[in-house]
Parts: sequence; structure tokens; C-alpha cells
Amino acid sequence: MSKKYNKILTVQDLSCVGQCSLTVALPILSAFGAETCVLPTALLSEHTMFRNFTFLDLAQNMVETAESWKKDGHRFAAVYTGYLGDKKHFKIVGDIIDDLSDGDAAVIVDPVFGDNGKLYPLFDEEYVAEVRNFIRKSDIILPNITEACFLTGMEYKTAYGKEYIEELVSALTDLGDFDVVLTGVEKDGQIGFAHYDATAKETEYYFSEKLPQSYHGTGDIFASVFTGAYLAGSSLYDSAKAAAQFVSLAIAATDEGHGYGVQFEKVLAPFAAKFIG
Ligand code: PXL
Repeated sequence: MSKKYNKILTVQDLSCVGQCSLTVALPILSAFGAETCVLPTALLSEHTMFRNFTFLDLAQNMVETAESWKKDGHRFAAVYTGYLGDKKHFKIVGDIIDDLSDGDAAVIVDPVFGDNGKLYPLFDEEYVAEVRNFIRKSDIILPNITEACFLTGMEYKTAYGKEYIEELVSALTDLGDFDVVLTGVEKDGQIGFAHYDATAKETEYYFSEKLPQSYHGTGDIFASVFTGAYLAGSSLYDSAKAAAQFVSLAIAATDEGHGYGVQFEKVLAPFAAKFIG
């Protein structure tokens, strides 16, 4: 039986081309049966991995939109945030969580700001400090290893074992009262996630074959499927497993030479339909 919920709000940038952030989150959450409301934080011609990109900050519009929602009485049963884009967005989104979400709303934060050991363009340590503060409002965070290292101050490694991953998850857990799903964890040619189960007091893992291709935007797909499945009533572990499986399916469905993003559209409908009760 799926959980009954009303509106979910996702807050991320709108990159017009590039298959990431809102252009991924909106179709995925809708396919999982959520009434999806969006709050764009910035309007970009493409995401910031393209050689040229424009960036229009929408902070002022975010404030005015929230005011309007307040007056019209909209409330959200869940809030899921991804790439925001500017330090000033964190206070605005924090206020929205405080003022416009239900007391028991799930707050899911994908702290998107880096990969492969580096920060994305536009970001610096001050941005990371804002993220570190903001995640204290969340119930679940979904960082990759790079983001986990910047958040905790631990060294970024590409060769590691279980001890390193568990130290990283434990250091993240010390930053707030939330569940951690650490993504992009690799082991013996496989890739997956790690999650610390506070009840069982142990770290649980999921791994599947690492496909040779690597694409942009798969982190956003992971977070969106995770959120869709979780809000449809799956457990945290099963939601993360579904997200990992969907990313693999979408990569496998992507034509060679597609260039950016994955063609998740080809496999979304039948996958998500299984979660709608
Ligand atoms: O996929 C993450 C992402 C989202 N939005 C923008 C980005 C990136 C990663 O580079 O640039 C604008």
C-alpha cells in the first residue's frame, strides 16, 4: 500500500539543456505519482559542465513565490532540494521548510556541489559551509564521496576500503540528526551506496556492476528516484536500491554518443509504475 501524501516541493536550478536538476526531478517525481511543485533557484542555458552557460539568479523570485504561497495557504508534505547555486538560497529554502512544510514532512537534501574530488564551478568553501549548516534541517542526505569529504573535512580518496567509507558515513552522521545515503561507493568493479542503519548499528551496502560509461546528471536521477520511491512508501534502503537500479537501467538505455545526461525517459514509465499503488 502506498503512503498517501499531497504536494511535494522540489527546489533546484532549471538548466534548460543538459538533463539534470529540475528537468530530471519533475518528470521522475510525477511518474512516481507525486503532485510535484517546483521552486527554481536559477535559470541556466545549460548546466555548468558545458563550456558556455548563462546563470540568472532567481533568489528574489523565490522569496516572492514563498510569500504568495503563504498567502494562498499552500503547504508541502515533503521538500527535496538539489543543486541550489548561490549562498543566499539556503536561508530562503530554510525559511520555506520552516513556514510551509508540515511538521512531519520529509526533508530530503541532495547536497549537490562537487564530484571527482572537486567543487563545481561557482562554488567555494563558503558555499560548502552554508550546505553544512543547511543539512541540519534535513531527515535524509544523499551526498557523493566528494561532497562527503568537503562536508566533513576528510581526505578525498579514489582507492579505499570499508573502513574509509564507514568513517566518512560516521563523520557525516555527526553533522546532524539525519540518515545518510552515501552514493558512488565503489568496490571490486561495482558501484553502489552505503547507509548507516542506526537501529541495527551497522552500515548496509548495495552494489551492482559499474558500467564503463559515466554521465552527468546521474546523481540527480538517483536522488529523484530515491525521493519518488520513498514518498510512495518504500523503506529508505529499498528506495536507495531502486534509485541505484534505475540509474544502471538508464545508463544502459543511453545511445552511444548521446554526449550529456542519460536517456532515462526510455525506461522511466514502466519502472515508476511499479511503485504506484
Ligand atoms: O547534476 C548536478 C548539477 C545540477 N545543476 C547544475 C549543474 C550540475 C552539475 O554540474 O551544473 C547547474
